[in-house]
Amino acid sequence: MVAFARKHDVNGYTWDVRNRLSEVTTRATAGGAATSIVDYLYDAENRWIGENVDSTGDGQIDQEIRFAYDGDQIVLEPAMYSLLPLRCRIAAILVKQSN
Ligand SMILES: [Ca+2]
Repeated sequence: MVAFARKHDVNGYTWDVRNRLSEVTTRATAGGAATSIVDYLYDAENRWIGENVDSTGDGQIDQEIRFAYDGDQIVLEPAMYSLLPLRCRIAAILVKQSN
């Protein structure tokens, strides 16, 4: 996520009790108002199943991204719901699968 942020953005990361990345909050400056908030969703089998994206940081979700699996492999991400460029999504998936 940091690699795709603007140069001076400040990202805050939150992990849940199972040590999974649960939220990334981006701010223009340290301590400033959130400019975007992404919540990461997982299923009972610990698979990353989607994201809720507040792309404006106003507390209202602007986009819901969900993934479909075949076994442990993500096979479908409806492009119409996606905010990030494809290469960003693939990179995020690869990072998640390497953990
Ligand atoms: Ca919003």
